[in-house]
Amino acid sequence: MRVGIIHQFFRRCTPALSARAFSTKSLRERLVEILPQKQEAIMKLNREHGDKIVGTCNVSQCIGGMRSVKCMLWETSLLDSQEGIRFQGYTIPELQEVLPAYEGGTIGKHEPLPESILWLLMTGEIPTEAEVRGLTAELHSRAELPDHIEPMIRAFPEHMHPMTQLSSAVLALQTESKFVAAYNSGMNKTMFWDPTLEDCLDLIAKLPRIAALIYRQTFHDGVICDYDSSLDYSANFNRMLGFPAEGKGTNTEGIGFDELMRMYLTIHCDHEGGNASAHATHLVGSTLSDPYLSLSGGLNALAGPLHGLANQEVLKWTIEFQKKILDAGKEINHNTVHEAAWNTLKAGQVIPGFGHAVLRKTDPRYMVQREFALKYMPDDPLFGVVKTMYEVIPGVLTEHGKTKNPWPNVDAHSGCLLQYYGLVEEDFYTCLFGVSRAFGVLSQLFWDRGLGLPLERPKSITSEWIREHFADEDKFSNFSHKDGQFDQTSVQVP
Ligand code: FAM
Repeated sequence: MRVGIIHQFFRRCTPALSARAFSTKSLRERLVEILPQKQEAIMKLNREHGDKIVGTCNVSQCIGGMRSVKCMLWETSLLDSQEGIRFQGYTIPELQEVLPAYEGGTIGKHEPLPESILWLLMTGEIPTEAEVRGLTAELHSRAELPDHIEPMIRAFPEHMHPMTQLSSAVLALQTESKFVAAYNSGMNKTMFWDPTLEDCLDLIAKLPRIAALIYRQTFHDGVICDYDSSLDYSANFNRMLGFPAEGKGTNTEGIGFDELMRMYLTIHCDHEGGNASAHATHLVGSTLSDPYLSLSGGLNALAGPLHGLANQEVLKWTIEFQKKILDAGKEINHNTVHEAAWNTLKAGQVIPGFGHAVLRKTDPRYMVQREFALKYMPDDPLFGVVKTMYEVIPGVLTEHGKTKNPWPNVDAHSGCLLQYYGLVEEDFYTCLFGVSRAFGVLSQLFWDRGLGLPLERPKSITSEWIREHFADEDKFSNFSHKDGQFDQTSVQVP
């Protein structure tokens, strides 16, 4: 099995190392080449396997949030309960080896650029350095905001949550949709992918400035520094947020917040299609709503505490219990964290950052953040608390006995890293998640249009339908086939 995966890994890297090694194509040029092959491959798949069963759904799954029901196509990534996420077939450690990374600074190996993973998500291929440079430049060229966005963000009430602001701003950007213009002009549906791609790239390009405006306006003086297109996507984003290149936490080798932002934006981008933000984007998009309307829907899902907002909740929870423990004259250790975790559970609340609907082990996105912390900030006191939580909470949740996965997810670690580099306003954290998540859900939205995927319309049922539907089955399950007699005494009354 492992040999197969290694073989697949090198086979998939090979084009980047040989035939395509010197490619300078734009993303659109490459997608135009890939599109017909992929369309044909999906049609073939449907012809050959269309009638095969991939999943079933029982009554418990129907009542219980459709957990594990296999029923949607999502090409950009796949989640395995044990191994974690693979982006277009690659694990996170593999991507750290093969994706073009930021090459400035004084040490050789850096985190992959999020622009690299965008290329990978869209094409399934490892981009060349030149392709990534081209994509960075292309995103910069699309970043300007229409005139109405900035005044609108500045007019939002201060207490409006940053995620509400982000989702509203994305909605307001819909005035720019090239898909809408093309649709209204009567475009043939086989070409819908083209203006969709335009909208997706425009949106990804504009998100950092929108998020930075929200951050500066909500938490600081509202001043945002000039856009710097000589920088990569993440470094420019950090500058607009107000964090200088050599800001707080930067080490002697020049590694600082820019490096974290590259890693952060890369690992949060996609987590297959069933999670709420991905599914919501896909669902809204399936009605031929444009990418702006679709992403806004996805961001609204991300803003829930059981999903993306958990990164904010983890930080709040950690700081609160830390304060309580220290105020009581105690120290943070296994015993006091154990007690804090139990207090939360006894209060009927979830421990944020732990558990997952699919994963059944520690989230690899957690592990990569932990490795980052061990490398660059091993002595940070908050990291010390996060480490203790990692050592204690899975045991508490196991003892509690409800949670199917007691291990930490992506959100259990990100806040502590952001605090270290000075981004301390946790209410903003989910916006960073949102900027990154746009890469994945919009890449898939492009393919939704490229493959002509239809309106999503599963069938719902009522509880009465379930009762009636299975009433006969229950009745007949009590029918004795042996003697052909119906045993009236054993009829189950629901
Ligand atoms: N603390 C306390 N109880 C938990 C728990 C946690 N961290 N995780 C799960 N449970 C409970 C859950 O509420 C449910 O209880 P009830 O039977 O009383 O309803 C029970 O354990 C079984 O749940 P499950 O099957 O293990 O998990 P689900 O698939 O229903 O839910 C999560 C998955 C992620 C919503 C859940 O683990 C949770 O609420 N975690 C805390 C919030 C969080 O960290 N969310 C972020 C997830 C992240 F990956 C993301 O989307 N960004």
